[in-house]
Amino acid sequence: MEILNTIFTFISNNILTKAELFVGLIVLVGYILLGKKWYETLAGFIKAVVGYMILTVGSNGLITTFRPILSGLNQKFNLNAVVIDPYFGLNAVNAALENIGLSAAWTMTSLLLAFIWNIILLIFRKYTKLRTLLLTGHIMVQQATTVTWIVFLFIPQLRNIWGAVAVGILVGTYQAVFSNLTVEPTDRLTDGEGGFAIGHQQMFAIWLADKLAPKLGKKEDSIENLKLPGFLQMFSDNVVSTSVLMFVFFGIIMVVLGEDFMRGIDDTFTATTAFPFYIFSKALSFTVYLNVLQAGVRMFVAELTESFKGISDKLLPGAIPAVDCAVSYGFAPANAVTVGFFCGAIGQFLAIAGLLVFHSPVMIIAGFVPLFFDNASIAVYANHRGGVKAAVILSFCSGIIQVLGGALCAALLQLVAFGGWHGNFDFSTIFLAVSYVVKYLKVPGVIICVIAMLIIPQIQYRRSDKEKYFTVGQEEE
Ligand code: ASC
Repeated sequence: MEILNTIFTFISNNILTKAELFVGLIVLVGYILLGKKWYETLAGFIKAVVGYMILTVGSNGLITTFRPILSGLNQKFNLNAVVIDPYFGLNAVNAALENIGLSAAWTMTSLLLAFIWNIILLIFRKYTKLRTLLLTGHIMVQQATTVTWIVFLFIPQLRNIWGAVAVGILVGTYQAVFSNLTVEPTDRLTDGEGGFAIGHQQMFAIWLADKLAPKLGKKEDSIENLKLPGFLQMFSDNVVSTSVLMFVFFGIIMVVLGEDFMRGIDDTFTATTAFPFYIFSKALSFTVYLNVLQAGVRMFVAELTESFKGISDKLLPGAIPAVDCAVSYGFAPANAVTVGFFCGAIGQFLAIAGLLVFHSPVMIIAGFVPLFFDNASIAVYANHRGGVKAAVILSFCSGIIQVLGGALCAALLQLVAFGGWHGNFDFSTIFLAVSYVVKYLKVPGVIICVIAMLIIPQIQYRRSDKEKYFTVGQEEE
């Protein structure tokens, strides 16, 4: 068992969780299976890895720059609040596991088991009706960690390898089932060109947005077609709108935090730089990272969708890769991303104000990752189906749900003392329900959750055009 664990941990640490290598390797295998020449295969591998690394530069830039600013509010005002962000959630769970004398190493085993379980579900796709393989390693880590805590906290008898197996199956089922729900929405978003699905932390939200948006607005009123009057016209350019909006948004927060505080948390704030200029360049770096992110997406998606045909022809028939939500931003007007972030933020701030007013025992601080990546994704999909109105309404509602659901989860899962909760949409909704079920029903609860999730693709298949179900999202030959 010890050796097996070491091998698991090695693969998890070096391949599965190194997203660029993981995706590169999939591309490499895909091209080899397609019988491409060696130099074409190598070129594809390099472009996929580099493209993914560019995407990571963009998303890490956003996260490392803006996360401390939001969570700074917690420090500055001594709020003792829970930050709803997966990185804070990860730290909180690791500390909580340690607190009950357990090692965080179990999560790596669960993560690999989840991936293997995803493949098994695909092999039996004739029965499971599942089509997607989740490839986002860093997301697998965060999800496996949170679910390890849910199971270990509520079922003490499972604080061992059997618990890791239960977590692997629970997480793997969630990943396979909910990424499968994003296939049709993504096919619509990319006009059948994408060849991918989403494997992230707001897959349920994307499915919901795709369903609800047409009821809320008209597709033709897309953010792209907005005709703004007078000087407002300058906002139709995404570089301008994102920069101005972020300057105001983060500008206000940075002024509230104050110059001394910002100097304390940011080494790049040099002694010779004046505060207003610091704010200006900090806020505009948001636009820079967003553009970098989209450039990376375009580069690697092209390789991944082309090469994945090798895998879906020869190894896992009909499989579709489920990738980072940021990939969808390459298929939307960039302003949709900004609208989602902004409206989600208003929703979150309002809900936080509500917690304050009603003296909630749990206080919440907005976390950058769910605020940006969940709500931007929701807006992108909503905008495509219901235009700007749907994008605004749904990302706003999501902001509220993220805060209220997050507060409930942090309390239920006893993470308030550790200051963090996962925070992404699916975790503050679906896993809130899962947590309740596991808390009260224990092992049968885990089994019920897995079965309930596995029923979803059956319903999806029955309701779909059965001829097309297994070919949607695959590029035409
Ligand atoms: C997450 C997370 C990230 C980002 C990234 C977005 O949930 O943990 O690092 O979103 O995947 O591209």
